[in-house]
This record gives sequence, C-alpha cells and structure tokens, in this order.
Amino acid sequence: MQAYSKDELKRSIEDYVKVLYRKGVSEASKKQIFQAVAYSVKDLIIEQWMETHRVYEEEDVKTVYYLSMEFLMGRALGNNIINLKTNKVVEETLRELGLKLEDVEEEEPDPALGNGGLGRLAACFLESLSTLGYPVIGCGIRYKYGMFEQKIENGYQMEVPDDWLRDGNPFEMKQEEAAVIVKFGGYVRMTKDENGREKYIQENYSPVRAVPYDLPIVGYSNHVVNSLRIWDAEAIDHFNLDSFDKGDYLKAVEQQNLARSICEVLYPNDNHYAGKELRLKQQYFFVSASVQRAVLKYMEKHEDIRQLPEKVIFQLNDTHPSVTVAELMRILLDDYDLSWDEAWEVTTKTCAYTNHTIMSEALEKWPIDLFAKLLPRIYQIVEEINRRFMNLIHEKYHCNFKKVEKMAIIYNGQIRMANLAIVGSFSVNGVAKLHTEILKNQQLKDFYELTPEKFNNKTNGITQRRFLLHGNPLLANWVTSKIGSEWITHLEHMKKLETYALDPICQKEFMDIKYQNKVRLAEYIKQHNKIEVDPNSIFDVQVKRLHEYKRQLLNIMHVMYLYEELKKNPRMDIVPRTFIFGAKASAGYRRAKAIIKLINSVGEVVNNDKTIGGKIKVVFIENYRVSNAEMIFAAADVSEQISTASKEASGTGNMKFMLNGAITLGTMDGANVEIVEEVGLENAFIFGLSSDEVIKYELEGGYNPKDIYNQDLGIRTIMTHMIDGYYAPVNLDLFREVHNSLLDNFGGERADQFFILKDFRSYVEAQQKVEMAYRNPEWWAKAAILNVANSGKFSSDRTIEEYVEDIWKLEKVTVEL
Ligand code: 26V
Repeated sequence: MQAYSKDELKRSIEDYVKVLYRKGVSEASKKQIFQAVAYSVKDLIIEQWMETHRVYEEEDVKTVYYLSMEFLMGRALGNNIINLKTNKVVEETLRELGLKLEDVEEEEPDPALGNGGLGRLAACFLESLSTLGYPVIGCGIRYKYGMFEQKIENGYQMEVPDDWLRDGNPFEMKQEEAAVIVKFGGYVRMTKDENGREKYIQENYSPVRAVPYDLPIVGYSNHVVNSLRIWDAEAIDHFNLDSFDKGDYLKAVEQQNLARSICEVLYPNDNHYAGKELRLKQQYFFVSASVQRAVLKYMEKHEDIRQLPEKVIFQLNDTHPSVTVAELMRILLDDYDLSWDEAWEVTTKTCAYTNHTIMSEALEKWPIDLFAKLLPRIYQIVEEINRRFMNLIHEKYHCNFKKVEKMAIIYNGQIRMANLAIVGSFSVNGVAKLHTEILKNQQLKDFYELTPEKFNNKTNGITQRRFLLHGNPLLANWVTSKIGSEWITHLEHMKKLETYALDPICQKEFMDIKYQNKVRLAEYIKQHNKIEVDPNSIFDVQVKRLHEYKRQLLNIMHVMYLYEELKKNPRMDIVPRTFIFGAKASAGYRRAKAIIKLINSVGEVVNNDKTIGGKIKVVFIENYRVSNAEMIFAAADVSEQISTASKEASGTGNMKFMLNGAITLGTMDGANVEIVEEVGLENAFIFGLSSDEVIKYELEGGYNPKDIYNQDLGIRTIMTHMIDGYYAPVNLDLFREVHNSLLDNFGGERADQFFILKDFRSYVEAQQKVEMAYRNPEWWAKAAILNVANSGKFSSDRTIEEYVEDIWKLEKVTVEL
C-alpha cells in the first residue's frame, strides 16, 4: 500500500486496537490508540523500506555506517507521517474518531538514547541522509534506559529512570538472523597455520550475542527508508548444554550478567569522561557487532575484501567508537588473512573521524590493564599500530620526545582513543569553522602538521523537517504561503523571505505567529510550573545541557543583577522579561546541580516578589528533551548562546532558534560565528571575549577575577547574595562552592575558569541592547524574519552533501513505488 484513505486508516486502527488489546476504538486508551496508529503507519513504511533495500541490493550501493553511542531521536510518529506526507489523512481520521493528533503524539515515549548535541546531530544526519537518498545505517546501542527523566523537587534535580521500552516500540523490528557473537576477555593463543603463518586465536572468552533491532528512518516524500540499527545483548544459552559441571554453571551465570549489564543504561555524562569499564564494554560491543555485520554483508556480494573501501565507510561519531580501527584490523588480519600492510590500507581508507569537543575532560583514555584484560586481541593490535606509528614519528622528527608525548596512542599507561581514531582514519573533521581552526592550530596541531590533508571542516546543521515543519506549523505554513514549499528540502530558499522582512503587514503576521507560539508555551508553563508568564514579555531562552562552559551561571547572575536594580528602583522602566531555562545536569556533576538549584532559588524569590510587579520571571522547564524543545524554539524571542568562546564546538540549538525567528545573544563561539556571518552582526547581539583572547589567557595561566570583584560593586552585591541567605535562607552553604569557584584557584582548577566575571559587564550591555531593540517592534520583527531568511546554511541537508562530497563519496538513489 502506498497511502491510506481515511476509511482504510480507520479500519487499520480498529484492527490493531482489536488484535493488540481486544478492544474497540471507543474503549481504547490514548496510549493504545497511539500504538494502533503507529502500527498502521509502520505498515506504510514497510513497503518503502523493502523497496529501498531492494534498490540498494540491485545497485550494490556504497553505504556509510554512522557509528554512534548516541542517537537522540525524539518521537517518531509525527515526523514519520510528515515525511510520508500522510499527516493530513491521519489528523482528519483521528479527528473523526474524536481524537487530536497532537494528543496521540503525546503518548509516544520520547526515545532519548543520547545526552545532547552529539546524539541529536546523529539523528538529524540520518533524517537528512534519507531525505537526500543516500544509503546509511546508523549503528548504536539499544539502551534499556535512555537519558534519565528529570524531576525538580524543591528546586533540586532528581533523576528518574527512563523506561522507554515499557510498552514496546511499535516501529522497531528485531533482526534475529543478523545476530553476531562479540567476544570479551580470555587470552590470545598464537599458532601457525599450514603455511607457517602466525595465527592468533582468542580462547576462553566470554561470548555475548548481539541482536540488532532496526528502526526506520523515513525520507521526506521520496520513498527512501534507511535504518537505525541498535544492538541488544543477549546471553548465549548455556543451559541447553547436555551436561554442565559447576564451573560451567558459574560461567553461564556470569555470561548472563555480562549480557544483561551491557545495554542496561546510557551514560548520562556529557563532555566528561569517567573511565568506567562498562562503558568500554558498551563501546566494543556495538562496534564489533556493527563492523562484523558490515563485513559479512559486503562479502555476500564481493570476493575481495581489499576492495571494502569502495563500498563501506565507517564514520566515527567522536572517539566513542574509536575501537573500530582495531576491530576492523582484527577481522582483516585474523578472519581474512590479509597482511598487516594490506589490512592497514583497507582500514585507513574506510574509517573517518569527527571530533565534537575540545574539552579536555572529555578525552577518552583507557588504562592499559583494563583494556588488555577485556580486549586481549584488540590490545595487541593497538600496540602494533602504536609501535609502527611511533617508528614513523621517530624517523620523521628524529626522536623528538615532545612529539612522542603528544601523538603516541599508548602513553603513560593509557590508550588514547582520539589518537587511535586520527591515526586510523583518512578524514578528521571538526563541526564548525572556528572549532576546526582550533583543532588544527591548538588541540591537534601536531597531527595537522603531520597529515594536513586529513583535516576538514563540516559545519553542523539541523533538519528543518523536525524543527520547523513539525515543531512550528504556524510559521511553517506562513513561510510556505510567502515563498512556496521548496524550503522543506532546500532550506537556502528561505533567502526569498528577505523581501518580506521590511513589509509591515508581514512583520505583523510574523509577530502574531510568534505570539501564538508564546501563548502555547505559556500554557505549558502554567500547567507544569504553576507559574503565570506574560506572552507579551520577552521570552529569553537558554535550553541545553547544563555545563559550566555553557555558562547558565552568567545568565542567572544577570537576572540577579536586574532584580537588584529593580529592588533599588521598583519604578524602573523595563520591558517585561521571562527568563526560561531548561537543562539536565549529569547525575554526578555537583556544581552543575548547584547551578540548577540556584536558578530555581532565584526564580522562587523573583517570581514571588510583589514589589517588582511581575516585570521579570524565571522559569525552569523540567525534563528538557526533544519533544518539548520543538515547542520552546518556536516560542523564543532571544536565543542565549553564551558559552566561553572556544569551548562550544558548534552548538546546534543556536540554529534551531534562528530557524524559528529568535535572535541570538551570544559569544563568538562555535557556529555562532557562522550564524553572524549569514545574518549580519546588526541582527544579533554579540558580546564577550573572543576565542583568541580566551586561549591567550589560558596559556598565561588564567586571569585574576578578584580584580574585577574588588572594583565592581554590582558583581560584588550579587555574589554576596549567593552566600548570605538571600536566595537560600535555610542553608547558607548551598551556593558557596559556586561562589568560591569564581574567585579562588582550587585543586588545580583556575578561579573563574570560564571567564564569567570577565564577560559579565559586556553581557549586561548586550542585554541592555536587547531591551532597547525590543522596544522597537518594527526593528525586532525585521531582524527576526531576517534570521529565518538567512538560516539556509544550517540545514543538515547542506552538511550531509558536504560529507558526501568530501568524505563519503556516495551515490544518490531513487526509489520508485
Ligand atoms: C562525551 C563524553 C565523554 C566521555 C563520557 C561520556 C561522554 C558523552 C558524550 C560526550 C560527547 C561530548 C561531545 C559533544 O556532545 N559535543 C557536542 O557536539 C555537538 C554536535 O557536534 C556540538 O554542536 C556541541 O557544540 C558539542 O558540545
């Protein structure tokens, strides 16, 4: 079937409700209706999925395997029906059944198999690859528990497990026949084969069965359906052995436990490496399964494994899948008997690596003993890769030990996964222009000097299908009414909106839509936070993971400052403002959690102070995730992108705000630089140190924040209020650590390492400019429309075309039904 008529869809929903729940539609719960609708939609997808596969087989396509520990997909139903162009039929059918599509969509759990930017980027990339018609398989882990659900209790973050699979996932398909075995532990025995060649055999290992579940990635209106393949771990059934002694029994139970633990939970750390053994198990597990499958699939159609790079690319999403380099070598050496040089040639033509952060805490390194014990054969191979690479470095740089220290893969008892990825890949890319320059000139300077040809930039992007067409239907329809619908697949067409930016009628229409979206968010806030916010106030929004470098602290300190000004002068004429935050902190990141508490404590005081007449409000949106993000972007006036310059590799939230007509208030960091390049400095509010200045200070060992503190009464006052009970009447120590971190060096950490006090005044000034600008509605509307109009570059379609052109070299397919 190609599409449903309303009657067919209705019948299908009825059938599924009956078969699944023994009920009629009128008795079914909303959740059950969701399941039935999802299964009905899956029936449509299946046809296209099969046909896509058939075309891939027939044309023997080159495929990119996008290897990622994280895919932050968000809900599937709404986007699937949009991309199938069947949303109208579904909406009307449900209406006739007395249901709202929106409400049914709300029943879908939000699959959160990722932390933040890196995982969401992977999801946008898959969607763009399908829409553009390129073959991809996303490879990841089917975590039983995804990103935790955040509850705010008394201003504190609490973490609740996210049991997203509880009711089953209607879109997934288990692929039993594609299961493979992944081997952990044991030892390596060397023997010789009949030709006297050395053979390495892993023995006495613990096997785990990796079973893939495929999820469809539906392209926009083109019948292309790619797969996200997430692996689950199962124990091998030892209890079927005819006899087992005690030893076998214990081993069997151990293996059960190993299998059970691997896919249990996503590590909720963002940009912070903890070195847990289980994490390495997860990495090898999904990498080994994915690479084994890719090679088996290739060999179904080809004789010569040495031609693998013609059909297969492994794109490594950060260093998390770096072990791919060694796993592919293992397969080529041990299973296909290639020589080292042949295997290395194949590997380094197949692997490509993307770096997503310069934060040194995120650098993954594994202690040798842990690594070698868990992956004995892989360790041997890493050692040999390192030995040969070090020979090369010694030769080239005449035993320069500085070079060895920086570039060695194994150093100081540890295996450095970034170095392994760089040495084993033919391409190394950053995710925004500035980020790539910093990689080349600072972080990865030595590698860049050795192999400049590997380095390239791919500025991130986002899919406009989710973040405008689905998330902001009012604006999407308005844009289409002005310039037609080409923007849906060619975002550069947005440029045509420029001519409307100066038209007063269009400005009014645009601002009306923004207002309606603000009303929608205000209702959500009313319902969830029990706070009344005024949709006529400026919606000033910072939503992203909580991290010190992202400087939510700077934002809330500005609120404290404003509040202080208002207290001094309650009649002060300011434009009412709603400061909206949303952020999850890593469960073990104490200071980040204290900042969440501070935001909520400030909110508590400010929101309830009658003397300021509701001029400012602070809202912390609980459990920020993809599904509520879509609504938040649509309602934002101001997009806070205020990371310490040089620290945010790219940012992608910044692009989602821009696409929805919010104006950036930001530093010259990450992709903000390119946003300003596109929209013009005059249509953004830029402040703060440049990345060069930050890097210079860092090289000098930091700056002295006490100078600023001593000279600036405004700063001193708000900082004092962090520790004098003003915002924490019961516990004066609540924010003391946050306070002290801004003033004192502590345990190797520099005072104010993220330059909050240094940038404070410049931020306050930029905020005053925002306020002035908002008082001029024509200016604001124009600038907001110009942001939408100039967002074309930030489509992930553009990003993917660049990956294809420069790195992957894929052919486009067409799928006819
Ligand atoms: C790193 C680590 C380190 C080890 C422990 C667990 C863990 C989990 C996630 C990460 C990823 C950190 C890198 C990351 O998320 N980078 C973000 O990537 C976005 C997409 O390129 C980019 O827009 C953001 O600026 C960047 O912070």
